[in-house]
Amino acid sequence: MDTIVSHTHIWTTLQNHQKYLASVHLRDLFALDSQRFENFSLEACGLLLDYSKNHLTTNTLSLLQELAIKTKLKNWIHQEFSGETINNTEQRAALHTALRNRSNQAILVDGKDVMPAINAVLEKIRPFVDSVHSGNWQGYTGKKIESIVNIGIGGSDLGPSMVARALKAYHHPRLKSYFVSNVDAIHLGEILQDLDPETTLFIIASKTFTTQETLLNANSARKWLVEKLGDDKAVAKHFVAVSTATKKVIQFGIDPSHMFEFWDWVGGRYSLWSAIGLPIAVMVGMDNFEKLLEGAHEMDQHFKTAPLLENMPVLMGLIDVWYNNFFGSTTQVVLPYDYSLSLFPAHLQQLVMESLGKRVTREGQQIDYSTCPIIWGAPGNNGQHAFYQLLHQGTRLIPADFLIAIESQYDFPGHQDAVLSNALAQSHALMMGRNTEETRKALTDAGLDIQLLEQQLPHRVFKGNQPSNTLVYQKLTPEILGKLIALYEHKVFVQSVCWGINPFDQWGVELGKQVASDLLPTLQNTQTSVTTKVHDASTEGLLRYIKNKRNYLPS
Ligand code: G6Q
Repeated sequence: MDTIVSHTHIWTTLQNHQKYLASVHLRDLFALDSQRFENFSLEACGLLLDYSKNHLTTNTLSLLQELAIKTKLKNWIHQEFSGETINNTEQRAALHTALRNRSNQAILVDGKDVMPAINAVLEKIRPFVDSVHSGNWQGYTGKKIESIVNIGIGGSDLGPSMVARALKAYHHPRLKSYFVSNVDAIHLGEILQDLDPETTLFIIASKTFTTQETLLNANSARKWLVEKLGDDKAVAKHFVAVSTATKKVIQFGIDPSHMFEFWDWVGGRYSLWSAIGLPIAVMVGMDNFEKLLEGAHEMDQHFKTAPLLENMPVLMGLIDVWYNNFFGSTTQVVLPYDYSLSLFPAHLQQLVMESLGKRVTREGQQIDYSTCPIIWGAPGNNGQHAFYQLLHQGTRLIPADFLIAIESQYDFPGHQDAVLSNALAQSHALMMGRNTEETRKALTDAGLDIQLLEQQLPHRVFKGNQPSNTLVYQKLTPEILGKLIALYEHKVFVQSVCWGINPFDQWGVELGKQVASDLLPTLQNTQTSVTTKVHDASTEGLLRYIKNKRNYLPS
């Protein structure tokens, strides 16, 4: 059994190093090194990472590199890319990188090259997308498709909806996309009321094709369509599926020729590169979908080959570990100054927290250090007028990632200057702060009455010292987006290796699916006995209350 990382010498060395660095303000690190930006920034794959506004020195980086070496990061990267069974609890490879392997070099899983099957699915998607675009794919009444509705949840929703949102500027002009995930009828109902059944195509996206929310939504959508068009046969022209479970798709009534396959070695939150990306491909066209894959592939190559301290995902992952385990930070905020990335924080919440929310090592040993940070965030300017107060004057250390597009996808005079200046001003202010002396001067210069000044002074001081990374790219194209998503996927992998955990399983999600299906019969039971299964007193009480209010029981 491997040694727990917190019991290693390098861990203790990092703890001691933190004690020294904790007393140094970030502004002093800048004062000491006029070349700090040059020394702590990296350009790769068309992205610039400025990590100079972090609590680190070259010594910190050497120590973090030692941690990466100690935990055999390079070896794990090699295993990931070569299709080894690194998802040990589910006995699977984790090969989302094969889905975007544009080099087409063979990748073996259990001795079999997976590339021909991946290429075959891409070759099936392209003519389907083209036929929707050209209008050759027609609805049951002979009309062209105008609305694409993806029905899926979790990994079968968050990635595709985030990308479709981000690439809105690339959407086919005739098509509109909708994503239904929540089982609350409000979600489906509100969307259906805006749709014309004759021109709507549903994509049912579910790896397992057993997920309660997705199947309920899919069944209700089918019922709606058949009622509106008056014929069961209409389903064939308005429903396609994306899944690993062919038999279940057929049972649902979808022709296998209208099913797009993927495989169990694609994790849900890593699946947008597979056929789960079908709504993306339909909305932006196959050429743009392939550009997204190419961007990710370029980042994969960088991650595989760049030396540890010139490797963007490695640096970002190690810096996260540094804050999480040595500075005791518990959250991390993602701030895209690019409105097209408004759903990026939500995608990252799943990617990071489902992957890293673990408390035992790969071998099942209890760990005694914290793992996953809580991820949150919102587009930059909106956040400034809401939660940035906490970042500027709260008591917590909250590392931030600023994501900045130099050019917007739209060009209204003055807008992009406002975006860029706000982004740069915020990361600067968070780092520098404004001490008592500077605040007193600023308030005096503003002509504040001396009494009021003294009263307000402590409230108007900013401690600064809040760390951040800044990622800059020219413009959010499909390639750049592919690179960004892959960057974060690999960063998560780096953290998982440092912490010795499996980032590819999600037993907590499985528990949710299980307990909901256990409880459903009790809720649906209309007999006077409240439960069919004994729950805790709180759950029993809530069930009784809800059932009473639904008039199942005499009140
Ligand atoms: C992702 C998780 C989870 C999953 C959903 C939907 O990594 O496994 O979010 O994607 O539960 O599952 P199905 O695609 O099987 O419906």
